[in-house]
Amino acid sequence: MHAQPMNDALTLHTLDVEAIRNDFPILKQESDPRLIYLDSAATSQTPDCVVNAMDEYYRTYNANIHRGIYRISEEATARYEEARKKIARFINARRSSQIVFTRNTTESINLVAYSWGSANIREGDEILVTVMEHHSNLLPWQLLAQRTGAKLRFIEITEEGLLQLDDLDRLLTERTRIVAMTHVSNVLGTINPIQDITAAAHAVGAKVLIDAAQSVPHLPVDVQQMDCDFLAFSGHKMCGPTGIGVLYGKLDLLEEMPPFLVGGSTIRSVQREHSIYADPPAKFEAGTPSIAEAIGLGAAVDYLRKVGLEAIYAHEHELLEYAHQKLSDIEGLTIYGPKPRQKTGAISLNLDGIHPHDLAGVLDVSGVAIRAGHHCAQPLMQQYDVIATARASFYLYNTLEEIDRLYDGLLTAKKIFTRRRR
Ligand code: 7TS
Repeated sequence: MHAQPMNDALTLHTLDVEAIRNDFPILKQESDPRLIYLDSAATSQTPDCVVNAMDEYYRTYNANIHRGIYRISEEATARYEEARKKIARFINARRSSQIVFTRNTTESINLVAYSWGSANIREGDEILVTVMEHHSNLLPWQLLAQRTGAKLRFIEITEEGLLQLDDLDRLLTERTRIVAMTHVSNVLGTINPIQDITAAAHAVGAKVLIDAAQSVPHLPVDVQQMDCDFLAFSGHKMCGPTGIGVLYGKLDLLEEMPPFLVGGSTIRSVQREHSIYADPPAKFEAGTPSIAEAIGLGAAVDYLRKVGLEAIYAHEHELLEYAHQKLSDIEGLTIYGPKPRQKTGAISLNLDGIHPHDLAGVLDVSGVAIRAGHHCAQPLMQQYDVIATARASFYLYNTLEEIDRLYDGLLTAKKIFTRRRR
């Protein structure tokens, strides 16, 4: 166990970060300079227990699922379905049949926009999103709107990077069919007040899809408490493997929805001209799924539960407080987004006169891995009138000392580029 109770009533746990780092082979690798990984919002590192769970599948019971009547196929099926149950418990879904395995958040959202969207959206209907969406939670709705003649509407943000909720009453009308929004911004780290927005959306009869790619890995998420209709997230941002994602949905909605991708595994019976589809989740899991990856994600969920999501959230909060304080004394540095208490995970910044790609390049020389670019959130970049930002993002294995290295790297970049301009 890595979490230790503390006396402070607000901080429930603290993490034994050294013990955690020991669980991640990539962080133990000898290299010069040492890797300072500050890009977990793009993808997280993978602990031994996840690698081992996948290794064990390939070495000892590699078989297809839901079809073999021999021992290793039955074992693979049992472990795959056990992973589904673990994930259901992790987000407090009522039943494991509400958990559909997909490839990633992007596929989960496309599934809903295509399947639920095609059955429920008509010309004149409205789809409400926010300007801080990742492209994965914008483009599927753009296509749906173009296909059906529906209209996209946007919740704007304040200068500070919070949603402008004063507009909500005006934006949510009887024409609104769905609100599709991110729980946590991948650029600003803003945590949005999902429960309030969900209640307001339901009051006008709209459904709610939550893009939880940046929240499920970092803070406790309870789908029953949120009362969202759909929730999408990716395994690879929560210590799991790539190639596995999740769509949670309310059961009545999943039951009513037409299939998205079809083929093997999705059916009850097939005639020449038509077919009867299986119940969810099988209806939405066409073809051989990512078996090892689902089992790996199950192991990741065990790992995160053992460490504790409250403890992870509190640890990241401490890192963010420290980073905000330390970096803000660098002259010419702009930090985008709200204060640490309203966000998690990420800090987006620009340093006057230096392109974010150059910043990331200089940091890389000292082993510090950050992301620079538009972060697949171009409408948000347009809002801040920038084409890109540099983003450092944190997770359970990061330390205060790594933030010092980020700080040193930013100062080095400043020196290099100031000298060049003279
Ligand atoms: N939604 C949000 C909020 C995200 O941050 C991302 C990925 C996605 C959806 C898409 O996830 P995928 O697993 O389907 O690719 N975000 C990032 C990022 O910020 N940097 O690289 C990927």
